[in-house]
Amino acid sequence: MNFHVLTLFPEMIRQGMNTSIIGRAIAGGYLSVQAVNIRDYAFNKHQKVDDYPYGGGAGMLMQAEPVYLAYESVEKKIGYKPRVVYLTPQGKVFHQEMARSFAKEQDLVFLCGHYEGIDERVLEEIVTDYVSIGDYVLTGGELPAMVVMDAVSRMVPGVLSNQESGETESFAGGLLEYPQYSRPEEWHEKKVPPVLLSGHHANIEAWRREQSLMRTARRRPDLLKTADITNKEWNQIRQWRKEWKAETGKE
Ligand code: 6GU
Repeated sequence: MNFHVLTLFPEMIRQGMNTSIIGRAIAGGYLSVQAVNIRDYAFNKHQKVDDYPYGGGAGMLMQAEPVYLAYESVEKKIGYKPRVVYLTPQGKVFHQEMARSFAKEQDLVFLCGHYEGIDERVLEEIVTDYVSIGDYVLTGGELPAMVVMDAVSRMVPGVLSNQESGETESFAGGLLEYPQYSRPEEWHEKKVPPVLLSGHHANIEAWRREQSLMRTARRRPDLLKTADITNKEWNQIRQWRKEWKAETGKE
């Protein structure tokens, strides 16, 4: 997977993508990250990339031409028209299925906006996907681009070790992860759940499944609708809900 990031802050991207699992995947040749400085494509006296919006209003807009030329430099290099993701709070909210879909591409271009946005005309010409990372406003598209690149990277074959990939499977059923414990067996007078020390694998799997269901029902009930849940499990969830209602306000 080759990521190309069109940005006014290339150092932010380079710094953010050189550590941990992503850094290792780049070193191993599974990923590449090219930050393209849009300012390098501002072919005017002062390398200006922004201007006032027609019709008035607050702030400045990124101009169409430097963005377009930066994009063209990528298209020329790779030799085809790639998917171009524009990070904007007006986009579709990012989720795991989008990460899976993006991971199938050979190249992905991310366009990071700043100021009050980008001239609409260049967006119409180059953008294929409008993506938001949630309903709040950030100062620019760099952090969202890195969030999306991180999630996409871990779907690219070879990026995660076999051990790390295991964690993906736990979210595969659409449920939250079960709680986990490591040494010591007792900490601050809290014991590790005895079933986990029993060595009885079927019981451990059953306990973990129950914890995932319970946790999802408590913390993210919206996820239950699309998760893989049996009729028997739905009955269990209804039972818990009755009990939780009777308890009133306690975890
Ligand atoms: Cl993709 N960009 C900006 N600027 N703010 C955001 C966002 C993106 N997603 C949520 N807030």
